[in-house]
This record gives sequence, C-alpha cells and structure tokens, in this order.
Amino acid sequence: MKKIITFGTFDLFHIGHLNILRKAKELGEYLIVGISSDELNIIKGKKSVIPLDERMEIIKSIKYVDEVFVEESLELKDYYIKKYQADLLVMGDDWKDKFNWVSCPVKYFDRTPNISTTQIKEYISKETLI
Ligand code: C2G
Repeated sequence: MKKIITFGTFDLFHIGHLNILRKAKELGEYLIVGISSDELNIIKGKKSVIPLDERMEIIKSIKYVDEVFVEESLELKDYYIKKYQADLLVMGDDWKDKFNWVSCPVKYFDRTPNISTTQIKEYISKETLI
C-alpha cells in the first residue's frame, strides 16, 4: 500500500486545500495529513482563525484523507515520514525544494491560483469595513 504524507495549516478551508489533498491521494492508496499546531503557526508567522481541533475534524472528514496527526515542528518532517512509513511527501510549490532533505521522494504541486487563507482574511476584513 503506497502511503502519501502532506502537511498544512488548512485554516479557513478552501478549494486550494481540497485540490492538493485530492491530487496527493491520486498518487497512492493511503493519505496521512500533518496539521500544524497553533504554536507552530505562530512560529510560521500565522495566526489561525479555526482552532486546531476543529481543523483536525474538518481534514479528517475529507474523503481523500485516511489519517491526521498534529504537526509540532517543521524540523520533524523525517521523524513523521518514518513514523507513518510514508513513501512520498507532497507539498504545494510555495515550499518548492524546501524539503528535498527528507528520506523519501517529494512531489511539489503547483498551487491553485487566486485563492489563499490570507486572501480570504483580507476580503472579510475589507467587507466588514464597508
Ligand atoms: N495550497 C495550494 N493552493 C493554494 C493554497 C494552498 O496548493 N491556493 C497548498 C499549500 O501549498 C500547502 C497546503 O495547501 O501544501 C496547505 O496550505 P497551508 O494551510 O497554507 O499550509 P502551510 O501553512 O504552508 O503549512 O510543514 C509544512 C507546513 O505545515 C505547511
């Protein structure tokens, strides 16, 4: 069984998130998703709107996803890859070549254009000002 692993914050879930989960699952039989803890997001310079436990619940309910866990650190990628016996790491190309050091092959997919959590936040904040 080919196991795929991917990581993300998945805050304010949108079509870009769904596309990469679907594309990741197409490369194997079992998809594992590491979801960034709120503490890790602060380190990444992000503050998520949706709390971790709800982001976990949402991702776990996506039909392409077989298993979720909490990602505590960007540096622990190889530990998670070995722990979950992943055969392939999938990431969006905003992380291009950032994880080539891991012990399994890595596939970087083009991001879905014209959508991001930051964009949604900006849109909402602008809309509420009118
Ligand atoms: N993504 C995408 N297209 C978009 C937006 C996001 O393909 N329009 C992809 C990102 O490239 C990433 C995944 O969706 O692979 C999750 O995106 P984020 O929630 O922004 O994840 P990020 O905070 O970048 O966390 O260990 C790596 C980090 O946890 C990744």
